[in-house]
Amino acid sequence: MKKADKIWLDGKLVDWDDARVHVLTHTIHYGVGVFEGIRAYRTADGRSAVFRLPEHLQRLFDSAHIILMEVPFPLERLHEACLETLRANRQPEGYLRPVAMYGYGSMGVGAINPVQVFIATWPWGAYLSDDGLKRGIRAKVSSFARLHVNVNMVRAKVSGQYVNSFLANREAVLAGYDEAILLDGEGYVAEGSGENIFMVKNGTIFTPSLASPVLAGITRDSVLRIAGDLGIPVVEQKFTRDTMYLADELFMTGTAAEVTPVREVDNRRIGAGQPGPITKKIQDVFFRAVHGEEQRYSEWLTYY
Ligand code: PPE
Repeated sequence: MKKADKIWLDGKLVDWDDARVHVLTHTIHYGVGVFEGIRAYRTADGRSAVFRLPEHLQRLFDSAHIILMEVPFPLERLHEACLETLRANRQPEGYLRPVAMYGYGSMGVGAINPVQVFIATWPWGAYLSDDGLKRGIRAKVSSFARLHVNVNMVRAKVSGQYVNSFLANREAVLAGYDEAILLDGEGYVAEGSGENIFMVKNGTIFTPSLASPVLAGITRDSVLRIAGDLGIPVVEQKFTRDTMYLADELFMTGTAAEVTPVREVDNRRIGAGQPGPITKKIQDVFFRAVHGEEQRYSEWLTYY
């Protein structure tokens, strides 16, 4: 990872190497923390903009609400802090990682310690490789199920939830695949370790609805809007693994993964085994939108 100059920690910008927390930070032990992943892009006119910053910060506060955490800064302050950090680091593009965590004080699962907040920013290229973005990735259905709604609450982007993602991703990568696809507790397709999933069949786009145990992805939401505006029919419903094998096209979405085509699942070629026309169209409009080249989506950008 390439170091930046500053990290915003509890209200001020500190040097990258000084952004430290105590080893008895509650969140390190129990995973009870919330976070976001946000991208900033250079826009076509030579400026820079953060993609859907208010929506990401709202989700951070929603995640905190779900886990009964009080974030000690108003949303507007964190909004400004994200922009301040990017400017201080002179980063025209990059990834932002705001985290709110229970700090140091008492120990024990139920201890309620002072909440600490930081925002780090760094350059991050294609999450599932440049080649994956262009030609599609190979995915594997995981032996790990996505968290059941009564086991954990995946509407919240909680640090501890990512043990499940980590196990699924490592299993897939160690088996020679690029990414894992997790099923829900009933066996229906849910999402990737860090991405939502979409399937195209006979010209219609399908994705699990938010009644499934999936993160309410902001890229997912952007893709639904783009598909609607392109006049492509979209159905939000769950589907099975074999239905997915028979898809014409498959792709994953996420802030880090952006819009990544999937060309193979469990050694079954998907469609023609290369990114299909609908995937390519959605990907193209998405990348134009983040780079400020789609006037109709200009409200998604916060320039800095
Ligand atoms: N599902 C999961 C489980 C998930 O972690 C992400 C984001 C998404 C769906 C897509 O959500 P959105 O980014 O709002 O479109 N995963 C973040 C973390 C990746 C990481 O490795 O760290 C991300 O993409 O930033």
